[in-house]
Formats: sequence, structure tokens, C-alpha cells
Amino acid sequence: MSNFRFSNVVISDEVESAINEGRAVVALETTIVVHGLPAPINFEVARECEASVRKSGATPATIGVVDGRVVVGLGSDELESLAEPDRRAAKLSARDLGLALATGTDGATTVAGTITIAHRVGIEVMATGGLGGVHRDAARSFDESADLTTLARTPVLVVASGVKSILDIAATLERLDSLGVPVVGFATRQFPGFYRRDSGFTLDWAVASAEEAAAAFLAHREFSPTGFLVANPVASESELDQRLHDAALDSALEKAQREGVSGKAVTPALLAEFARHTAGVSVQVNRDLVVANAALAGEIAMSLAHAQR
Ligand code: PSU
Ligand code: MN
Repeated sequence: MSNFRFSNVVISDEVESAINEGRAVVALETTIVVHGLPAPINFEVARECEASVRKSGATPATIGVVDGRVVVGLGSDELESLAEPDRRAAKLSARDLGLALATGTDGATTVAGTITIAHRVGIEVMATGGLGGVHRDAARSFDESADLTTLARTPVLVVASGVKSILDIAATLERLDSLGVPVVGFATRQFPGFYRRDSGFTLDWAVASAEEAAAAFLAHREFSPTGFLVANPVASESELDQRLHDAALDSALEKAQREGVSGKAVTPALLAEFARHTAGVSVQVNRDLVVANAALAGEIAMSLAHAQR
């Protein structure tokens, strides 16, 4: 480990040399591990995502805040300690990073937090399960994930299986449009709905390969400072059954409303109720999609590195 440009950011030797040599690197978030998935499958998912990135030839950089420092390239021991329930790691979006560092607060980073750090250290690609978005009651609650506004000002390509069906998908797509963030389907024109391949919304653009995604991102960056969303649907054989999905969704939304869940707790609470209602099937789907997204992100990062050599 060495200090990197800035005393509050520590980058692993492996990730630092990959960045310095212009090799492919994929940032991975930690909120999905600490707040999104139950133990012990969360650690398996973290390891499988790293393995998927490596298999494509790229270097994984799992990001979190530990002992008052941002760590880029968390080791598995650090990740396990970050996820220990006693540690009560915070959920860190972009706006929380400075405060977490200044107060010595440990935390897992969301997509917004992760891409902010990735861009700071020169990583151009990130993988997650589902991007945060506009919540269904946003007209009243104003609950729109900072993932959207952060992606609008951070030139990082994010691979996600669309957004979670717990959200208002139409409103989320409208906001991405207003914010100038391109949304491109990977081998599909249908916007994915996380647990399901098709959210019912059609996209204007699709790419057929990792090379095409990388080329589009490079061309986009010549004209615009925003990030870029590659929407990769879950594999057909992994999709959650439609009826089970719809019943779990009703139950999750109803429970969150009844219990008055708000703020940062909303997404983890909805995902947990999905898991309970589907007896863990939704967790398997989440696992499959995020591991596949890590693999695709690795391939896109390889193409980007190749194109910029
Ligand atoms: N993808 C998953 N599980 C998750 C998330 C993404 O498969 O838990 C997390 C990401 O960290 C994303 C966050 O940034 O959910 C969105 O949270 P919010 O709606 O509070 O912004
Ligand atoms: Mn929110």
C-alpha cells in the first residue's frame, strides 16, 4: 500500500501499478456487500466479482473507507471487517466522503461514492448490480438517488442491470435524459429491470459488444463531461419469475410504507424484504447479475485500455 496523490487516499500496489501503466481497472462498490446482501453470500459475491474482473484480464479495485482513509483495492480481510455488524459501517454517497474521512468514520461506498473516488484516482469503469434512481413516491418525498446527479458530473462508465424495480423507472429514465447521461442497452433495446430482463421501457441505443461500448464512451467524452450507463440485463436463466417478482415487489413497497422507512434505509429495506419474500431467490438473482456485470465491465475496461494505448 502506498499513499496516492492525496494523503486520505490509499491505493493498493496492484491497483496503483495497473493505473500507472494504463492497464484496465474496474472499480467495485461496497454498499452492495455491507448493506445490500446478507452474510455470508455478500463476501462470496465480492470475491466472485473480483474473479470475474480478473478473468477478463482487468484488475479489480474494491473501494471503501477504512480507519479514516479511502482505500482503493480493499483486501478480503479489510472487506470482511468493514462488513462486521458491530462496526456499523456507514453508507457513503459522494457528499459523505469528506465527512467520513474527517471524523474517522468507516463506511461502504454507493455507486455515487465509488465513481467519485474512481474518477479521483483515474479509474474509468465501474460495475454494480443496479444504479440508484427515482423512488416511486418522489413527487412527495423528493427521494432521488444521488447516483443520478453524481453520474451526471463524473465521467465514469457504469455497468448495471438497469435500476431496481422498486423504483419509478420511467421517472429515472427521464432524469437520466435531463442530466445528459447516455443509457445504452448491452445487446438489447429494452431497459433491464434488475431482477427481470425487461422493465417494459425501450431505449434509443444498444451496443453489440464491449468494444462498441468502449468506443461510444470515448466518443461521448469528446463532447460531454458526464458518466455513461451500460445497461446489461440479467441472464434469462437467472431471471426472477414474473409472478414471484410482482408479489415480492408489492410486499416490499407495502412494508416500507407501513414502517415509514426513509432516506438511506429505503433501498436496503426493500432489498431485504424481497429476499425474505422470495426465500432467498432474489439474492441469487442479484448475485448472478452483479457478477455478470463485473465480467462485462472488465471486458469494456480492456477495450478502453487497448483503444487508449
Ligand atoms: N446494486 C445492488 N445492490 C445494492 C446497490 C446496487 O445490487 O445494494 C446499492 C448501490 O450502492 C447504489 C445504492 O448506489 O444501492 C442506491 O442507494 P440509494 O437508493 O440510497 O441511493
Ligand atoms: Mn434515497
